[in-house]
Amino acid sequence: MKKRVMITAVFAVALVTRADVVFDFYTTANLYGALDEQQGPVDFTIDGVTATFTAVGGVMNRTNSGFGINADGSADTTYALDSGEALQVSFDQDVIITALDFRNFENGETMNVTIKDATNPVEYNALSNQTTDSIDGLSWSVTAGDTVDFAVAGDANAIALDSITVAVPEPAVISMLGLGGLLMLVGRRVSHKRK
Ligand SMILES: [Ca+2]
Ligand SMILES: [Ca+2]
Ligand SMILES: [Ca+2]
Repeated sequence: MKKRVMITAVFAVALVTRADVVFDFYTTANLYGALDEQQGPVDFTIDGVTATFTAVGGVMNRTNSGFGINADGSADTTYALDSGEALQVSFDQDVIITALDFRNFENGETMNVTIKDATNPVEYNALSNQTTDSIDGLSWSVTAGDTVDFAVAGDANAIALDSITVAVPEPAVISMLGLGGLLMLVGRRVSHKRK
């Protein structure tokens, strides 16, 4: 009986502790190599999570200065998101955005992260590390297939995107089965004792 209880518990824990998946446009060469100069949509899979990337207002562009959108024939910041440009991302499964890392994010600038219809404005003052332009501790749910749209607010900003970190939540049904299995075993133990 003890053995069976332990197996159920380990199974449940293994599902809960899945590691974060990081889509790093600045340092992961395979990723930025696939996206560079493309308008998309471009699919890219890391650790079993497939993300689809699409550029609005130009093509995706990665340079040593950053990753962003290079607009056709205009004097934009080629390695960042300017007004009128957007990077759209969707995922093949439900994910939770837990962290974002930017570049060239200056005081007074705002990046709007719109998930489906809900806009989350990220302001400079909200960055948890202003030196590296990063924000963590986020818990933004994204349903499979929904679009996450990155676009600067206002018309004078240029912000580059370094990385998006997502966590994949464990399927609730399976965790319920794990809990149900434990309760069933407890029930059996109680009834066993009564005999
Ligand atoms: Ca640009
Ligand atoms: Ca950064
Ligand atoms: Ca800027």
